[in-house]
This record gives sequence, structure tokens and C-alpha cells, in this order.
Amino acid sequence: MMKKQHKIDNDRRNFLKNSSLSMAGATILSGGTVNAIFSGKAHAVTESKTIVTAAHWGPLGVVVENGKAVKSGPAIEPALVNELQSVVPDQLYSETRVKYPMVRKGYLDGNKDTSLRGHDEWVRVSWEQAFDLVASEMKRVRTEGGAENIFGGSYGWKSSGSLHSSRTLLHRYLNATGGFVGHKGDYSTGAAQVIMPHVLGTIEVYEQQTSWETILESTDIIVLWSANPISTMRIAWTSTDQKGIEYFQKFKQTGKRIICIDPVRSESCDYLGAEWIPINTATDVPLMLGIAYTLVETQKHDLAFLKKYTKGYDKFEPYLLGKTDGQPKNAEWAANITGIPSEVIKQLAQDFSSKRTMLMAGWGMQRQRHGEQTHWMLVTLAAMLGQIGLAGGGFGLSYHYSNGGVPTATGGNLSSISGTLEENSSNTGQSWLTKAASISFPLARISDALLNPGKTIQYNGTEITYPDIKLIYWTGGNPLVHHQDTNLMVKAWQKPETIIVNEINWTPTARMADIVLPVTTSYERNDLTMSGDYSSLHIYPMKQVVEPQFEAKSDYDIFHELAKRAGVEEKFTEGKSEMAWLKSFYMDAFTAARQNRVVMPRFEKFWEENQPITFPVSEKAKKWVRYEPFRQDPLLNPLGTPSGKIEIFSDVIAKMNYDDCKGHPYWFEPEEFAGNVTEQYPLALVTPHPYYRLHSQLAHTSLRQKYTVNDREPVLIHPDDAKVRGIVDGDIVRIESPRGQVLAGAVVTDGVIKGTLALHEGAWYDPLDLGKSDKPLCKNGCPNVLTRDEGTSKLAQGNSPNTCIVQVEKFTGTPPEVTVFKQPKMVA
Ligand SMILES: Nc1nc2c(c(=O)[nH]1)N[C@H]1C(S)=C(S)[C@@H](COP(=O)(O)OP(=O)(O)OC[C@H]3O[C@@H](n4cnc5c(=O)[nH]c(N)nc54)[C@H](O)[C@@H]3O)O[C@H]1N2
Ligand SMILES: Nc1nc2c(c(=O)[nH]1)N[C@H]1C(S)=C(S)[C@@H](COP(=O)(O)OP(=O)(O)OC[C@H]3O[C@@H](n4cnc5c(=O)[nH]c(N)nc54)[C@H](O)[C@@H]3O)O[C@H]1N2
Ligand SMILES: [Mo]
Repeated sequence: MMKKQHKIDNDRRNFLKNSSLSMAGATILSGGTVNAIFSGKAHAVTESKTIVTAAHWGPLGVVVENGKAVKSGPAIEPALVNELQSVVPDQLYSETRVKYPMVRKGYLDGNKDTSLRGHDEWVRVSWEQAFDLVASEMKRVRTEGGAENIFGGSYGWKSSGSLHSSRTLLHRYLNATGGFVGHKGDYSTGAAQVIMPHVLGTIEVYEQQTSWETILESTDIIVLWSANPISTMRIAWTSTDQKGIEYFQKFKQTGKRIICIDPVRSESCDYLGAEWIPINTATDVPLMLGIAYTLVETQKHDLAFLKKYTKGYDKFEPYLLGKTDGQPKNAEWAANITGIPSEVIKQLAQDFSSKRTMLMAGWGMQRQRHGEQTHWMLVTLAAMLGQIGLAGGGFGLSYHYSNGGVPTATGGNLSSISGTLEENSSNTGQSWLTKAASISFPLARISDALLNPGKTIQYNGTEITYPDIKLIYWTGGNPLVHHQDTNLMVKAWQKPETIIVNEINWTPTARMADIVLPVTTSYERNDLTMSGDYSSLHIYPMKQVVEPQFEAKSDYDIFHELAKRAGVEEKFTEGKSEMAWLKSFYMDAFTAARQNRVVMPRFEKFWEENQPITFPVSEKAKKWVRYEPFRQDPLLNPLGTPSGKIEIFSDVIAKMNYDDCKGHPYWFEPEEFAGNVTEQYPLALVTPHPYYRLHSQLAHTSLRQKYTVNDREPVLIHPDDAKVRGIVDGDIVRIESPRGQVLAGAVVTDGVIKGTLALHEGAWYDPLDLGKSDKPLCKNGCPNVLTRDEGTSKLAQGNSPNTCIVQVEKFTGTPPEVTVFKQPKMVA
């Protein structure tokens, strides 16, 4: 986030005009512009050109001088400056890059003590040695056991690209050589994506939303419910089309209401001038119940809608009214739990039911214990309001993500390399949910699985038995940062015999491996990507900007060589070169576009011109309303649920007989939240996504200076909470939870609800005395050292970082230096 709850730079910093990128129009020309600049001293000739490439954070122009990237910025100007686009040179030439193949000393010596991971020295080896080591170890584990011993789930956000998709390439290699253990689900929507199919018949969280053009026209009130789109849409899974933020700006200009329900006054709240309703973290279900109760009390709930389009309201209402448990879920009850005055709750019921309201729900509120309930209750509330399927009303679970609601363009989608050795797969939307492994477990159970092979757990009405993982191969993810309860993870991580990581940087995960192979950034290889996971608005070329640094290789080249050594080269490469692959992905889009009567340039011309392609958008797409056909005729267009309707009561879930997920939405008090603190840990913790990073990506760039406090991750503290602890703005503080301790830099602000600390996810784990202490102090402020590692419930087994209690104090000792962004210890 920001030092003093930073203000968003509203000036469009005009990168295009100020650099050699400048050309007319939205897109820019480039490729081969050579400026000869003579310096005063010698006749030093600078060869300068601008290359268009792309990343999660959008289409980029990179200025290259004498083979070195010196500057980067947007290749298509965004509506709001996106600083993530400005640090390509930092990424390429970072202090933290893995330069050579490296092996942990103990591992190389045959020492079986895996607790040395993370604090052993590193030995440089040749690529030849590294390939030998990996190939023979893979062979050994496969021969002694089988696919169930190799974990290749490898969750993570890697880099964009149709070809150089590190995890897909790992899966491709592992499938070509005998299979592997994968995982189910993701961290983003772990709870919602499992409950929503029972309620709506789709996972819903990764679906196109009612078109923004319709929102602008018809919506009176936007509710950002646990959503911070101005921050979270700086990136996309493919590459951002940069349009969602523009639509939010347009909505703001209409002067209509935007309400933010959030424990933090987010960047979106500030930037959009929205009304902030501070809420205790993890108490949205009580708030929704309080609003729902008021609707019934004032007879504002839409009974006709409930009757025609939903199932089971009759089983839910007695609970709502307190007939089943003696507790009416009225506004006063909700006020007590949420911290929101009952009059405000009643007013929300009045406003939502009298105005066209779009409930735009983000996902932070389901990344917590019983996270299934929030989205279920949100859909239930929207059903009671009766606006689902109407222009501009109802709910949307993806307006804050990858520019949901930006109308879908008419063109063709690039395909991408497949992890299953079948045909090319799609390169849009949630491609990470593709099932590439035959054995899998819910991914947020990773520590549990590593520690307890053979243990059986419940999951969505089934039983899953953990495999015995002996080898982990991870590419494109940072589990030692992204997973909850880091100290437990460190222990779990000591169980496998071998851990191999392909990485660009010496991340906490790479540091904790046995073998680390250096990989290129996307700027050191050629690729392609779509933009806008829902809009498919552009095809961006991802042209190589500079030569690979040091001895880095692409994941493709690494797995190609490993496949060759395993005797399956042809299966892996299909005889294609990098450019042949790219052309084949492009031609799939070309053919599809032609069927849609949209002409794309020949591949060679496109590649040579090095320009984004922009597809047209139809009037029909602009008018698209989610659930409109269902609303028009629910018999002809039923939902994919057992009843064909919205299930407020699910027989399927009820029959699972879980104590932590029942037949209808339900308020389960979490073990740790603002309403359940202790004397030792009197505060709640929330861990939103960071404005200046993509999780842990870009943490090592100069953007760090924009948000760190005393070189630590900033933690937001309410002035009252700071004052009683003698903490002032800028202090280094120590935060402790039942699970661990971290240092952070205090940002004292009324932009966070009293009683809650906000520490953003993605800060690199930097333990002070790993191996010496049970709870080593993280010097940098990784929130997951503090969070709980517990499934959301037996239904989804999702991750639950946002239900966590902590204490904070001023740190009085000599603050230890943050060292995680430097090279680790090497054997001389
Ligand atoms: N407390 C808390 N924890 C959370 C969350 C939260 O809200 N709170 N959010 C969760 C969510 S939603 C998510 S999605 C996860 C994110 O967790 P991750 O996806 O693991 O996070 P990233 O930082 O994106 O990690 C990507 C890694 O891939 C590397 N990489 C990039 N390109 C390449 C490549 O081409 N090849 C290889 N081999 N490596 C590459 C990068 O250097 C980086 O280390 O975190 C989760 N953790
Ligand atoms: N800049 C940037 N953009 C990103 C990412 C990133 O790391 N950086 N990550 C990407 C990924 S992988 C994902 S999954 C999405 C994540 O998208 P989200 O999950 O929606 O993002 P979060 O920041 O976790 O949560 C959104 C807001 O919810 C609030 N919140 C948290 N808990 C609660 C709660 O209990 N109740 C309420 N009412 N509010 C709550 C947070 O304070 C935050 O302001 O973002 C994507 N976009
Ligand atoms: Mo995510």
C-alpha cells in the first residue's frame, strides 16, 4: 500500500510522449528505431530502440540502448498510471537474480539433514551437472516409487505467456515422464469456487460480468464489498486490458454512489471518493444477515423473485428470523458483531431495495475460516433484493479482477501450450484450473499433506487421502511467501527428500530448495498473450527485449533438455521451435477470428510490426446482462444446480452432514477474529493484496521505496491502537500471533478500522535465525508468518489467512537488516 495512505498519482505520466516510444494514437510503433546519439567525450554511439512486450501488468514499451533495457512504460496508455509498468530494467538487472545453476551444499555432499534448507550455503554447478543431478533424481524417485511421490502442483502466478508458462511446462514434462501429484483449486477463490457451483451451477468467480456499458446506464449504487479494483486491476492473469479502471472513472464522473464495505479505506475508496463503511474483518455474513432481516421486517424482500428463481428460502428464513436458534439476526445483532451502527445497516437495506444496486464482491472476505458463507449469503441477499438478471443490478463476483465487465471483443483467442500433451489449450481466463494431474488434493492443505502422508480429509462430499510426497518441483510460484503459517510450512517443507525450484530470483522459496535453476524473465524470450481475461480485447506481442542474463535459461529450454534425457524429447517439443509454437498459437486465433469475420495480419507481419492487435466490440456485447436469459425464462434457461434455480438451501450440501458448512448460509463464529480476541492477542489481522506488487513479484524492485517504512513492509494501525502502545508513525514494530512474529513499519492511520492491523500479502519471508528458533523473527514483515493454516471448512478446504489475531508492540532493539533481497551465502 502506501506510506501515509498514499495518494494515487492522478496525472497521466506520459511515458509515450517523453520517450522514444512516442508515436501517434493509442498504440505505438516501434522496432528498429535507431537513434545515434553522440556524447561529448568520445564518439560513443548509442543504439536505441523500443520494443513492445507485455506482462501481467499490461502492454509495455521497453527502451533498449546498446543491448541494455534502460526504461519501460505503457505501450498503450492506461486510464490511470500503473507504476508496475515502469520497472522492467529493475527486474532484469536485480541484485536478487539467480545467476547460475546452484545446489545446496549439504544436498550435494549427500547430507540427509533437510533442516539445513534455508540456511545452508550454495554451490555453483554447471548446467551439465545440474541437468545430470535433476534427471537422475527424477529417475530414482520414479523407479523407487511413482507419480504419487512427485508433487508438481506448483501453484503460482509465474509470468504471462502462451508458451513460456512455467507451470504448464513443468506439467508437460512430468506427464511425459509418468505423471505427478497436482492440486485442486487456488488461493484466490478457494472457498467461493467450491460453494458457488452448488448455489449457482457455475464457479461464478471467473465469469464475465454484466457489461460496464449497462452499469453506467442503469446502476444507481455500486457496492465494493471487500473489493479494491483500483489496486487489483493493475494486473490480470493474461495481461491487463486496462479498461476496468477507466469504467470505474466514468462511473465516478456520473456522480452516482459508490460504497466500500471494508476494514481498510482502500485505494479504490480514496480514489473514487466512495463512502467508506468500516467493518470488522470476517463479519460480512452478520452484516448481510442484518440487511436481510431488515428487508423482511420492512417487507422489502422480493417474494415473487424468491419464489420463481430460488429454492429453499423457506428453510433459510426461520434461521434469519431466529426461529430455529432463538437469535433474530436483526440490525442490532449485526451491529454488535460488525462494528457498523444499526441505523447504517437499516439504511443500507432501504437503499439497496429502492435503488438499482450492483453488489460487486471481491474475494478477501472468503479467504478466511467459513469463507464459503460470505458469497453464499451475498447471493442470497441479492436474491432477496430481486435484481439479479436486470440491467445494472444483482451481484458480480469479478468486477475487481482482470477487468470483469469490460465487454467481450469479437476476434480470436490465442491458444497455448498444454500441460497434458493433448492439443493446445486456451490462453484466457482461469487456465490454471485446467486439470493436468491424476492425483490431487486441495492446494491450501499443502503443509498438512506433506506432514501427514496417508491422512484422509473431507472435501466437498468426497474423501481425499494424502499421497507420500518425496520430491517437490516448483516453477513460477512462491509458496514460502504465499502459504499460511510459514513456520509450519518450513517444518513441512523439510519432509521431502528433494526440492527443485526454477526461479528468476532468490525468493524465499528458492532459498529453501536443494537445487535452483536460473530462469529468464519474460523479457528475455519471445511469447504472446491475450489481454483482459474476460474481454479478450487484444493480442499483445511479448517480444524478447534483451539477451538472457548470466546463465539463465527459459523453463521451456530446461524442460526440453530434461525431457530429452528422459527419452521423451519429441513428445515435449513436437519438433517445434519457439517461433513455430508461437505461430501455431497465433494461427488458432487467426482462424477463429476469420470465422468471426475479423481480419488479423499474417503472423510474420504481426511479429515484424511488433504492435498490439485490438479487436472490435459489438453492440450486443456492450448490452450483455448476466443472468438475463435465466430471468426471462428460468425453465428454458435453468441454472446448472440440481433444482435449476438459485439454491438458498442445498440438499447436496446438507447431505454432506458437515458441522462447518450446513444446508443454507449460516454465521459461524471464527476461532480468531475481532469478536474473538484474547488478552495476549487483542487485535485482528487482515492481509489484502498489495498496490505496488503482484503478490511477491516486483518486491525487489525500486517500487519498494514507495511503500516501505524503515525498509519494512508497512502495517496499517489505527491511531487509538497505536497510542495505547506508544507507537508512532514510522516506528518499527513487532507483530506476534500464536504462530509467529514479524517486524513491520508502522503507518498510523484512521484508514483502518480500530482493533485491526492490515499487513499486505506478498512481503518476502526473511527469517532472522532460521534453524535456531522455533519462531524465527521475520525481519521484513511477511504476513503469513502470523496467519492460520486451516481449511475454510470441510467443503472447500480453502485458505483462511484473514481470520487471525495478533498483538503489536514498538520494537526497541537494534533492528536487524533486511537481507532477503541479496544473494544468499555461497561457497567461495
Ligand atoms: N496472507 C495471505 N496470503 C495469500 C493471499 C492473501 O490474500 N493473504 N493471497 C493468495 C493468493 S490469492 C495468491 S494467487 C497467492 C499468490 O502466490 P504466488 O502466485 O506464488 O505469488 P507470486 O509472487 O506471483 O509468485 C510467482 C513466482 O514466480 C516467479 N516467476 C515469474 N515468472 C517466472 C517464469 O517464467 N518461470 C519461473 N520458473 N518462475 C517465474 C516469480 O519470480 C515469483 O517468485 O498468494 C496467496 N497468499
Ligand atoms: N496490484 C495487485 N493486483 C492484484 C494482485 C496483487 O497482488 N496486486 N493479486 C491478484 C490476485 S491473484 C487476486 S486473487 C486478486 C485478489 O482480489 P481480492 O481478493 O478481492 O483482494 P484483497 O486485497 O485480498 O481483498 C479486497 C479487499 O477486501 C478487504 N477485505 C479483506 N477481508 C475482508 C472482510 O472480511 N470483509 C470485508 N468487507 N472486506 C475485507 C481488503 O481490505 C481489501 O481492501 O487480486 C489480483 N490483483
Ligand atoms: Mo490470487
